[in-house]
Amino acid sequence: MKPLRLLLLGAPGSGKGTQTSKVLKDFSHIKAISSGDILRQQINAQTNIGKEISRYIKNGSLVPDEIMARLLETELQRRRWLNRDASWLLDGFPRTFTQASKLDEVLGKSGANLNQVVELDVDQKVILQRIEARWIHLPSGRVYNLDYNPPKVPFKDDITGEPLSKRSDDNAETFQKRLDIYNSEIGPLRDYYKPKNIFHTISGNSSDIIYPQLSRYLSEKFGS
Ligand code: G5P
Ligand code: MG
Repeated sequence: MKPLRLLLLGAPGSGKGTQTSKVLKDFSHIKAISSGDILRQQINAQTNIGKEISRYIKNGSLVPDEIMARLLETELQRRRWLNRDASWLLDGFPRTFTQASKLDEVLGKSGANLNQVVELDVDQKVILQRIEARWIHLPSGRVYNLDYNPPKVPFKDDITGEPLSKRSDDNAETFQKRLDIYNSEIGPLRDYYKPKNIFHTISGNSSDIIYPQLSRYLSEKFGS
């Protein structure tokens, strides 16, 4: 398979995390970073940065670009992903024009810029309900939904048996704010990536409709 450096874009609740876990299962050499998971783990561990960012997440605002760019650069270095042979997927970063150009600067130094951006296009009317029924396993980022993919034992993680938790930003009011921010940031991001000819949109109101399209697309372009 050709090296894949993929950004998954999509509204809150569109299924970025869900698609990511399906990709990781089927394409075993691909690794992933979720920016939201990294931030929540910092908050949970009560690091200095965790203390600084928790209020942004709780009220649905974006964490400032400089903090995000620094965190992600550190994570990419730590994982040794800044090279042309690594295959990976980013869920949730970049999500502003400034973050996108900053990431290109960092990746460009090793000649390993993003080579695919996929936007998940899901009707925003269907996603609030998903968010209200979401439970997560914080240490791993595994995501459940009481209707769509419930845990085998209620409110327990399938793998570790540890308790699941609710995200502090998964309520109707904060969700609307996150959605509004997404809708204002996505235009400049599309404008940034489309001229690079790496931008592709997949539409569908269920993750089970989106995933076969995503999997086929990645296999055709990058090999399975
Ligand atoms: P996050 O954590 O990146 P969002 O808002 O981008 O958060 P979110 O909410 O994590 O995205 P998702 O990953 O797109 O959504 O969706 P998901 O978790 O897979 O699916 C949502 C729910 O629906 C789950 O319960 C799932 O099981 C269920 N589901 C999936 N598919 C279906 C389906 O087909 N049908 C049904 N019924 N259910 C389904 O970012 C959080 C915060 O961190 C900060 C910001 O404050 C942000 O608000 N942050 C950043 N700030 C600045 N810059 C960045 N780059 C940042 N990244 C994060
Ligand atoms: Mg997510």
